[in-house]
Amino acid sequence: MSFKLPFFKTKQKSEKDTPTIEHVPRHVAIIMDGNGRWAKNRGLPRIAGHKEGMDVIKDIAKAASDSGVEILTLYAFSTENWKRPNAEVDFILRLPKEFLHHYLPDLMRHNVKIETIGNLDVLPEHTKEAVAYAKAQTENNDGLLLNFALNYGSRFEIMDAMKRVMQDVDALKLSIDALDESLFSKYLYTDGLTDPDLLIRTSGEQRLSNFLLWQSAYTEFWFTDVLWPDFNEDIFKNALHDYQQRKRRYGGI
Ligand code: V0D
Repeated sequence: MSFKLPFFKTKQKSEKDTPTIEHVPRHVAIIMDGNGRWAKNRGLPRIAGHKEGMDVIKDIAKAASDSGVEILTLYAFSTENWKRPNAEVDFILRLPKEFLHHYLPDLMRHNVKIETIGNLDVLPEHTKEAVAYAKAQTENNDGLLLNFALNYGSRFEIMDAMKRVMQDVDALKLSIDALDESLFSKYLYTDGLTDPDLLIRTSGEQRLSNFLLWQSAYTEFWFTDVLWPDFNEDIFKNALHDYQQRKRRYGGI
């Protein structure tokens, strides 16, 4: 992969400052909220908002990749989303196939690798097939990791991890004394990924909504009133820019 240095990666030169590489977030997570409201505002059915929201993803993936972001995690379907009307759930669960049909060649060209977090077991066969195909096709790509959270819920993730920890203790594969934060993290879906540096939520809500609870302990949050279908590359770069202005202290001084 070629090494590019976008303008916002470079600290502004001043008399005192020697130029340094500025901090691009390695891992950005996004709660893509506001698709239903976007459609309602236009007198369209909610599913039209989801379709429009899907089209935004490839632009943001490209912007993330161009900016030097390594991991983009998108909250696409939560464990709570099953409570929506059947027809809407049905439509949403067909979007992976639709997305790949339109954008897989482009993602391949940009060297994007697709992975997922969440419990895929209970998804319909056709969704699982589309997702498995995406992962298989992109598994040798080593550019941006485009990580879809599908049927993801953070409390379930943590509780499920805890159960498997207890099974390993029970089977004498693990001693309780050896368990620490780093080892526990290996039981989560996000094993092998860095924690998100920046979490973006669109559509004006300022909540985590059961997304990456453990992983967001030190994450910077960035909120916008813009609805996800109206989100674009410029707004994304604004978020990265704001992130770079913040001082991260990790509880220190
Ligand atoms: C609906 C807006 C792409 C928010 C974005 C199954 C919700 C569009 C995917 C996708 C969804 C998932 C996996 C993959 C390729 C694409 C997607 C869902 C919802 C939930 F390998 N968009 N998208 N998946 N929406």
